[in-house]
Amino acid sequence: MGCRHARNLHEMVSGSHVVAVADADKGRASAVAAECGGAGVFTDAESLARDDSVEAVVIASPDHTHASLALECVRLGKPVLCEKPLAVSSGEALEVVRAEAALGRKLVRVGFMRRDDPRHARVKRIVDSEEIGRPLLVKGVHRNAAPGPGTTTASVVRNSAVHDFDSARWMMGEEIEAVHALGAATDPASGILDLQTFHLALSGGALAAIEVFVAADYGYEVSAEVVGERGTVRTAPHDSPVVRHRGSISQATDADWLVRFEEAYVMELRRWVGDLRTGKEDGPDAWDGYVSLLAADACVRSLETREPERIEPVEKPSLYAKKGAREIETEKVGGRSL
Ligand code: ISE
Repeated sequence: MGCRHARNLHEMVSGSHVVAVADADKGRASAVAAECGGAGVFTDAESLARDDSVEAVVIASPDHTHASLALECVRLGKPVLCEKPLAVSSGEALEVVRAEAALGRKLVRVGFMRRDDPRHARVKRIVDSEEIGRPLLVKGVHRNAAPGPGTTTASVVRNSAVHDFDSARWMMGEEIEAVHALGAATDPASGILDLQTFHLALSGGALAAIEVFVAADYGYEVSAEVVGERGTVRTAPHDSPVVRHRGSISQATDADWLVRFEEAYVMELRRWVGDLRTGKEDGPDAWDGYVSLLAADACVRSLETREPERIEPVEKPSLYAKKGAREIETEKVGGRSL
């Protein structure tokens, strides 16, 4: 993912310049740096972030390093695009929210790239136009061909399904209030629930029904459909050629997210770099990263108990106030402050 972001910044995003690359594997960092016009090479991300030549940072390191690196960038006053998830728990993500609230300035953008996927953005525009009436239900399918190394039941939620929780909030313009998660295992002996379903109750009365399956085998697929009072709208179907041959009709699927979201990753960076220049702040922020992990933590509990779980975010800091039309309303819940 880091390689892809570096190459995209170097080749596809005007107004940006890759000045440094960090990787624990110096050989890999050197190879990517060479591809990016001879950028500097670091073997630890903190040194890269602190380097005076670096004005903004993209974090694409392992999930458990995200929050601490994002906090370091906030401490340095440097804008940062942090790959999802923002942290490995809502509590850890809340520390990033607190740091930004204390600074009084938003520096963190979270890599929920579906918001920049043209197919998802077209659905969102139709939902916001009210052409299908009030949105009542969003259905999501999120399938990976095979689980990554070290996959656990909880990592499926926090590393993969976290996309779907953000997508549901963004698409419907509502907050998640309660969840009910159930899972199944392709290999019961492993105990890993690699197929998970989520029913979400949203703050305006709408619903979300999501399937996340990280061992689908056939390929990578992400789609969404919104059901409204007067119609439905769903993401455009797969756009690879349809082949008719020897009695069969076939269409190739995507192999992984780098293929399916190739354009979204470019658009995400172009928006972020453009926003850094204009001062706009309407992309997915640390609050979005926090509430998506709040939902994830609740879903992990629900998978264990097989019972519904409620979501109770802390009071939303004014820093994360409305960002425009159909903004997500988050009332004070529990009266707890940051
Ligand atoms: C990966 O990190 C992604 O972000 C992909 O979009 C998702 O489909 C996959 O499950 C994650 O592991």
